[in-house]
Amino acid sequence: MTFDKSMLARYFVLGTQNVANEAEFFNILEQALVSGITLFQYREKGQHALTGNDKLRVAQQVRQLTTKYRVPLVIDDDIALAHVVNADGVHFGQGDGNISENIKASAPLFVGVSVSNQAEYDRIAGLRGIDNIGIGPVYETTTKSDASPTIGIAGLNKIVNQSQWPSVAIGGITQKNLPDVLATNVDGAAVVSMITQSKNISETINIWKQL
Ligand code: TZP
Ligand code: MG
Repeated sequence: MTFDKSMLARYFVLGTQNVANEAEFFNILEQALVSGITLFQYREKGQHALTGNDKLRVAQQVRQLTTKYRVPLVIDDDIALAHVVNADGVHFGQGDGNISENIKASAPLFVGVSVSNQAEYDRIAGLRGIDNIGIGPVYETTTKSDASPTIGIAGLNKIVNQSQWPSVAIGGITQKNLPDVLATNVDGAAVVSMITQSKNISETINIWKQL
């Protein structure tokens, strides 16, 4: 699948470590897929993250579900797994090894790279083979324990407006601050807890669609 920036509009990120158990993981994922997310990133990372065969098994089921709903699948920080399960894209942070090597090893999948601040943007500026960047954390988040300092809407604006790539904002995005995020020139928002904490996932995503 070739990358299109419209995929970034409603970007849902989830790993089993973000929920109580695998059943809940698949339940939330399927509700989000049915309701209209435009991309799913499988991010199995941090305390209680699955590894090895368990991670592979879940990723294969995730591929089946995302294919069923025709939603592109991105794998976070695991290029080998992305190829094995026939994902559409990969995403990595700047601490996840050599960026240029990672980009090369990702072909033909599309590539996203995290940017937490101006210095990180400068480090990748001019590189070939990147399709999109994820910018943040914009706001405080409890989802990522090793998150960089927040950049706020001002910091987001600054990076978005110089970006040579389509971009998606991430970190602490809620229904309340989503309009402020989308008022910048970003192509979309990426969220974990806005969906996992939602009392009504289809309603949350319907509101998102109308913004
Ligand atoms: N990268 C920067 S912040 C973050 C990631 C993966 C976590 C976002 O989670 P939430 O719950 O949407 O703040
Ligand atoms: Mg990473």
